[in-house]
Amino acid sequence: GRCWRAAYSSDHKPITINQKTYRTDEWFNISPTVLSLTPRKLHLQKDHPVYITRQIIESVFPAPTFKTYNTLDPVVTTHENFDSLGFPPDHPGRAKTDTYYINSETLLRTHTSAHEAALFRAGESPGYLISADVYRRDEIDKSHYPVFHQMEGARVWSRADHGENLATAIWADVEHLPKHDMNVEDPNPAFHAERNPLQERHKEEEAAAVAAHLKKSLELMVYEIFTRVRASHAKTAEKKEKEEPLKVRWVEAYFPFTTPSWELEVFYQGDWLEVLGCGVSQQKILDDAGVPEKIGWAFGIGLERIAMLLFQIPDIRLFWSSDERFLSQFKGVSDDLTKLKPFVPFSKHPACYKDVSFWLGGTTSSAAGGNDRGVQQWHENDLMEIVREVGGDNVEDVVLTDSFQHPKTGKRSLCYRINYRSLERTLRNEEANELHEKVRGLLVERLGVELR
Ligand code: FA5
Ligand code: MG
Repeated sequence: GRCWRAAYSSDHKPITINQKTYRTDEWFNISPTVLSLTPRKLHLQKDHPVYITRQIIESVFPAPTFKTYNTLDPVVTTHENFDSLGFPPDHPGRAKTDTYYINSETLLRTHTSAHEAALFRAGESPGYLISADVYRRDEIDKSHYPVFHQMEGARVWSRADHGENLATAIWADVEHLPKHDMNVEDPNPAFHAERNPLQERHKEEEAAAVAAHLKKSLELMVYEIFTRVRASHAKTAEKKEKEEPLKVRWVEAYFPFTTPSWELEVFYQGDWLEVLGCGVSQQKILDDAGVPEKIGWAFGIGLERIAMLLFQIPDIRLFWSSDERFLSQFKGVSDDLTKLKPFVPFSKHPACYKDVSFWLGGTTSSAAGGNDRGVQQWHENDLMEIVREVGGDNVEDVVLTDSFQHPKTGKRSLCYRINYRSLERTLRNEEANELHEKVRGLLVERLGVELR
């Protein structure tokens, strides 16, 4: 097989992303596949479902209240992505196993929140929207992909404008939002001293007003999406009355840059699907951005997750397809949203499961997840990355099916089931075997495991 260390790690050649060149160092860990996706920017590709989804959400947050930014570069500093947002130095999100680094202080943004500080500082309007490609080393299944698109939104009010009447002013804006009749489950208290605390500098009625404005705005966004979904169905299906009522719920969450914080989940394909995270912005971020007199909210949505609901797209890999059977289904929709219809899957090709079992190497671990061959700390994302590199979009999902510790040696054994299935054709068993053999080889070579 190919030697990964020589290819990405030890020669530290500069790399070019979107016409800019960057130095690399021992932190560099971006696979060629992921690099090749940096120019794609699906949110800017007309008639692509990610583009259409962006368009619809933008319509719920109109100018001039919201200013839109859709071409911010994906390469950011560790300061922008983490420090400016209050991520502690040892936050797991910073690890090489979770984030794609160019060098020790430069990375591919893991979320659109990386631009919050700069845009709060710019302060051109009371609100902004950012749509962008984001990058994460993550698990493999039908709703996770290492490159996806997020939309960030934020809205602030200034104490300088409203003084003592700040809460009243925000409530007035809440009252002006359109109504919806969606069924929303929200059993959460406005604040919770331990789990979801009010900020020191916020009065309870101010933060409650901001939270109400935030939740209602996002419910309207989901409502708008589902109104489109319904309209698209009415034209294609007679079984309208069979339509499931839309179910959404608010769940308490934690982000270093908001408190209180929530996630919004939508019931989809028999399961609760998390579509966004949000909260009341930490005052520290606004202070650092030079606008300490402001108070407001922020959210981050996964655009593919919304697009999957909107178009009933069953698998996140499809977004990256250049197959005309996929792309042709959305032609003309950007210019005329009434043309929107559910995606019609092309026939599902057979799956081909392969298991791989192994003992984890050694019992010592090198702290940084190391470049040393052999013994290193186990992280599942490293396996996922190998599978993605070898199998690309021919892998549907990877699940841990067994894990145990040997009573005498203390060694841990893991078994993963890899589901090889192409969206576009039937994979032959020999092809799947060949991919699987490569995966096995690289697991030994790079992660130092012992195959069973
Ligand atoms: C964030 O990224 C926060 N920056 C969101 C935020 C912004 C919170 C502003 C508060 C204020 P999270 O990691 O949960 O949070 O991701 C947000 C959304 O991105 C998720 O709800 C989901 O819809 C989507 N998402 C996350 N990981 C993936 C993935 N691997 N593939 C596709 N979509 C994903
Ligand atoms: Mg989340």
